[in-house]
Amino acid sequence: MKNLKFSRSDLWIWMILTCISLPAQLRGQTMDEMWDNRSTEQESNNVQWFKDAKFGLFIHWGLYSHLAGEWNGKRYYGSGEWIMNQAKIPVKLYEEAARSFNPVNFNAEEWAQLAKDAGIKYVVITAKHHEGFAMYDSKVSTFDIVDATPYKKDPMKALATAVGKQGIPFGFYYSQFQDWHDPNGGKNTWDFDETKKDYQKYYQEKAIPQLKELMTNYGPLGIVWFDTPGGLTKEETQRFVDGLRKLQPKSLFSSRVGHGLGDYKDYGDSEMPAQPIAGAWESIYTHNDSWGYIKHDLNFKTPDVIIHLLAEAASKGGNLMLNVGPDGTGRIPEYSVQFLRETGKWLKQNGESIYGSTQGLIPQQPWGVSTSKPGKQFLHVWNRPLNGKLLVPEMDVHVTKVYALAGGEAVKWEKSGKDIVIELPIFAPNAINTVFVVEYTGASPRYDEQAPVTISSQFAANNIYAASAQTEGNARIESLTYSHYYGDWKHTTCVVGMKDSKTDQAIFHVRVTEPGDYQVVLEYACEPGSANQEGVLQVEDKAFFFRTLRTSNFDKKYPLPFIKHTVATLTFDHAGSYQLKIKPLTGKEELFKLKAVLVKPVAR
Ligand code: H79
Repeated sequence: MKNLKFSRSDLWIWMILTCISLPAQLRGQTMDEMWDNRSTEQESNNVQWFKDAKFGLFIHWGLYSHLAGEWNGKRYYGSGEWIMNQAKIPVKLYEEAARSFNPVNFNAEEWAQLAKDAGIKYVVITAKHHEGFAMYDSKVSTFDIVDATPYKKDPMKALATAVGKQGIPFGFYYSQFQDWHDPNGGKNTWDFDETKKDYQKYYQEKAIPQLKELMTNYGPLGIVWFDTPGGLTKEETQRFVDGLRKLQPKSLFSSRVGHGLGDYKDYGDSEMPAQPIAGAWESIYTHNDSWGYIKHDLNFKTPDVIIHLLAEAASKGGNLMLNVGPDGTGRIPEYSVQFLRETGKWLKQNGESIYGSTQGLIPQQPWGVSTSKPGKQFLHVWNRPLNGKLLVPEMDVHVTKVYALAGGEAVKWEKSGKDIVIELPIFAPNAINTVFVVEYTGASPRYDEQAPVTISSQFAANNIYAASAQTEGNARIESLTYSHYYGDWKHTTCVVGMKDSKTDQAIFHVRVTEPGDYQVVLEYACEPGSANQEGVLQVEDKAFFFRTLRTSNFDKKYPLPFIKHTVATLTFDHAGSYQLKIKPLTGKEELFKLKAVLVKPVAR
């Protein structure tokens, strides 16, 4: 996937990834209906600000935040905004919960200030999630924060104003099809008979009128973020979009409006594409395991994880929108506040390498990732090579200057063939992400998606991910989707389908920078039926045999554990190119689902 247009195959990958992240029953439309063929030239002309923004803040806030993952004294795990569905709470009882929802600690200015401090460039908040509760003053339904709670104010009004004052584009999430409160809304099967539902009536009488309120009463919107489409044909969706566009001609619509429409693409929940992707796109992750507040979910991503995710998305040409879940009193969890501010501190010094950048010119390296701007390549270094010499492979450009982005200190470098080798200054070995800038003149090198993966003894481990495999026969690369608790999706790209010993194999092209002894570890998932089969790793004329170790069945409702199976110690006797070939010998069942090949130097 090069930096050209959306090719047919990009769209397929996008389509498959998005579809597998939403179960069929929620998709409400077939895969064929999902996407049309577009190119970046057909992009909405107002998409550039979004491509430059790189870092968005998602906020899930609703009546579910007040329930906080508990119902009838029982704790629920997974996605907190799904509690009504998970506990099958009847509409009448759910309505009662609103009577004690009083977010008196909500302070719009504080939230907007936090967004500013964190270096956020757009904010999207849930105006109505699947539960059907409007977090704003709606005249369409009384199931809203003004009519149904003691709070009686419209927090969306205050937030739109406060975020706008900070100069940050503001947007609404609106669940356009699912509505568990409305007899005709999608997916409440415990109160309402699905066969008696009239989705058209729901769109005409609730979703469209509410969207019109949101798109009329809250000033100019940057984004309208839809989710889980259903109940409309492609033509109907087009009319829905066209009608709403008239109210906010400049607002972007997310791709989850369905049927391939929308102005930019959203990947599945908590999903990062494996390779750079052209066009405008966004990866969405939540700060802990839930989108909506859960009292007992304290599994917050640390600042280094956030900063690496942000740099990784930018290195592939896209945005990260990170979600926080304020509680029922209106407070953003303390760790979210703290870790967002840490991210903001890093961005204050290093923002130039993120905002307005485009994908890196070279693939991920053992030291980190890269982003670029005309005449500049930013190196995001979070693994320091032992000898302090940073290899930037295949950067065949006329270098004018290399320096640390924070502080601007010049650093020594030399050209070695097509590579650049940078003499790193001393910096804290646990630094989250130290950015170096390579300034150059002349044409930029073309991103080579077939570039070999660097294997170096300067790093404790070199990870060769499945996405870089060349696959033969029935072997193919797939993004596998599964969850831990409930709707908290995880995605891992694997080589799957290797079965036939004559035809099927995965080939990894690597470049070894220091000869020597290395250990090879295969990281894979292996279903019981696949266990105990023989496979072979071939490197040049040497064969290293192994037998697969059983892990578990693959079921999207459960975790998919991967085993790290050390299969061989081998010697690369010269520096340079090698191929690591992995194939089955038994030929009964799929060998395994291969996530990565880890190559570890024996002596460092
Ligand atoms: O708002 C967040 C999620 O609530 C929303 N998207 C993000 C941004 C979302 N809506 N639907 N989905 C995600 C897919 C959810 C699938 C599920 Fe399930 C169905 C979760 C619970 C029921 C599959 C079946 C997983 C657990 C049971």
